[in-house]
Amino acid sequence: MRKTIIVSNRLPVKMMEQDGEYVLQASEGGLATGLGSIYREGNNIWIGWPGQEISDSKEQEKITAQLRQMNLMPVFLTEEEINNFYEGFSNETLWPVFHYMSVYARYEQVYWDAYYQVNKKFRDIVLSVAEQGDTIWVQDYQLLLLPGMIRAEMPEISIGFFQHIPFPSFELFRLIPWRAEILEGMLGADLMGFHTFDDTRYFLEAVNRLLSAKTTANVVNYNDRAIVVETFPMGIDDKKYGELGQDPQVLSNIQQLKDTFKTEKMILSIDRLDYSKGILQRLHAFELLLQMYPEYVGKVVLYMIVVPSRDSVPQYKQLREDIDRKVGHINAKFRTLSWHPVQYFYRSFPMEMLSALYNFADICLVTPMRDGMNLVSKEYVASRNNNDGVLILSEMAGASKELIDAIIVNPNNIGSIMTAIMEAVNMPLDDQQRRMKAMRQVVSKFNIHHWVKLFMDRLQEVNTMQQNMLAR
Ligand code: GDG
Repeated sequence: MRKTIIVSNRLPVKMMEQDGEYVLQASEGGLATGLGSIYREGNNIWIGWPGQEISDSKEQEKITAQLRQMNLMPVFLTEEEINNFYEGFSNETLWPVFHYMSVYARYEQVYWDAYYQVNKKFRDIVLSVAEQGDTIWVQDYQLLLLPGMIRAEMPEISIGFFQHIPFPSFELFRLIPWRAEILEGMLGADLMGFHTFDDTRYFLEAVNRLLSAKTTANVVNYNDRAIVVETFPMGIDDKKYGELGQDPQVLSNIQQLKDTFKTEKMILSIDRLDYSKGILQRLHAFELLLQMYPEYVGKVVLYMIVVPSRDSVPQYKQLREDIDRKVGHINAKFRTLSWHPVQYFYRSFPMEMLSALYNFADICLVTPMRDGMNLVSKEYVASRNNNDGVLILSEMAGASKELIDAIIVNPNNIGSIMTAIMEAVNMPLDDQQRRMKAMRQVVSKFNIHHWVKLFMDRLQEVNTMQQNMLAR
């Protein structure tokens, strides 16, 4: 029977240690939900790193057996591989360049070597289960070489690739010493997907200028194959967020928030710790507001959740310290006996708390410097069952191409973020509702299930086209 193989750096699973034993729990991230309908079916499978370094071979066998029951298959990484492939090349080379922060990028040969080797390790696991007629869908920037490596061994197999982060313009991409190898790796796929039209365009331009490939419209002709490159903006599980608003735990959390913030307007901010998310700029804008317009003192609260991430990488550590300092400064400067301007949390929260905040917050402030899509903005919209609330969204987030009824800002323009906050605080209800209704329609129509179906159907079509070309 033909099967579908999903490959991503991380498996959709959480591993927790309890009394010296690992307990595995399926994780509920957006991608896991969307692909759940695929990988749990029949003999389909999801291949990836389980998220922990496990060196003991007995332990590895045990975990492999447990994962196989969940249609998952592990790729175990050593500590050195995690350092050089994941934290190194993926997060210190590709991530900054692809997010237009090339000054943070490190071009280390050892990082590249590890990236190549680990992509090969993933290839070997894929090849151990892949059969002619199967469909393989590779996810994201940690595995850019994988499509090409699989293609070299299985010339006719159907391979899709989706990149969740931006693809940068040519002047950025060309900085990477291994740029041609990266493109060749990606072109092993039959169908390549990006969140936005610009990412797609930049990828095609890079291929055009760096490889001897011919591109016509959105098709690349390379090594006697035609590779289709298209835009697939990722959606969320909108129903889940709408329904969570009725969950008893969520309702009780909302009540608690109501009791705590009786008169203030709440501005919500949720991100992973990352310099691409514009967290400091957001704090600057909030400070400017309190400084220039003291009438807002005591009237607004910035509720800021920063989820710990990559904090062993130097720039992330530095960013964390800068945020701590800035929050401390704003609170010390503007607080009153009964009011704190910034409620800051450096940790993650359960879904029920997140949903309560999405439901309660008057404004959601999302101002990344660059973001492939940004799911938080969509989750806020999907949670607003009453059609009220205001979204302030950076024009640098992929989501801004769809959520055009948000207040759109340039995240480098601190003054305009401040003005947007004032506009949001004072926006009449009918204006809020008109905008929110329009955005909710988009989020519900182009949801995660739509995204998965669109990509998989298109991959099927492209594969048929490929087969016909080979037959000629
Ligand atoms: C990459 C791209 C693209 C956040 N805090 C908590 C929590 N979250 C969840 C949110 C949301 C997810 O994390 C964050 O997704 P984003 O899309 O905002 O950002 P990245 O993690 O950078 O994702 C991005 C995405 O891939 C998909 O293609 O949109 O551009 O960078 O779902 O809800 N979840 C829980 N507790 C928290 O405290 N449970």
